[in-house]
Amino acid sequence: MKKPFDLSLYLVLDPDLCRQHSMVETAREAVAGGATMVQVRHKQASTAERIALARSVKEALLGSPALVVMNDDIEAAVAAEVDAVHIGQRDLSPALARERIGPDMLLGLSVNSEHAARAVDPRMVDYVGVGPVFATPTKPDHEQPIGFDGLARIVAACPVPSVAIGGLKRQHIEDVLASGAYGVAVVSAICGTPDPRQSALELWERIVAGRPG
Ligand code: TZP
Ligand code: MG
Repeated sequence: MKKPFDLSLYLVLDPDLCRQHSMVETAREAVAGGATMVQVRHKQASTAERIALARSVKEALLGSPALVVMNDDIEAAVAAEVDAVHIGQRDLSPALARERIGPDMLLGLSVNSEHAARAVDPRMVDYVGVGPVFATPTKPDHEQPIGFDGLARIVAACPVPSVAIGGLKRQHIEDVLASGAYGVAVVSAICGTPDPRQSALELWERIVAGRPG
């Protein structure tokens, strides 16, 4: 069975920004502050290293409801038995990813246009990451920023829940939620801050306060 998921505050770990606190420590602290999902994203690592890292993150989050996501690496996701895998438009197709992960692992897909949003097959894909909302130095090779207007249009065209990403800080949360995205995905707003727990808590409080109803 797939686990229920909550996209409210989605932390993407970055090995270059997590210096003062390790990635595992950042994950633990952020989840203590309210992060609901944690993605292991380590572009330079080998599959074996990603597996080891994902296992350590899983262990650190044991007993919490937060889910662990593996970026890109299907083999690592399956071996580490994480809750979800996240792929981009240039990675393997969602249908092939679904075939390889089986029915029980969640599948996330990055989406940057209305065209790509409309192509999302909800039988394969469980959630989408939409962005970048703003240009961000965290991902120098990012796609064209979409802004809040683009975010709203893309979210409306997606048949599955979405989480916004790219340059997002505390002060953007109201606009992100007003666009229809369910949650906020961040790297630098948590990784590399002096107190990742406090950073997550401040984001989480604003997400809860900003949610309609
Ligand atoms: N995908 C699109 S933008 C981005 C990723 C992984 C990086 C977002 O980082 P930050 O520091 O939250 O702007
Ligand atoms: Mg990718």
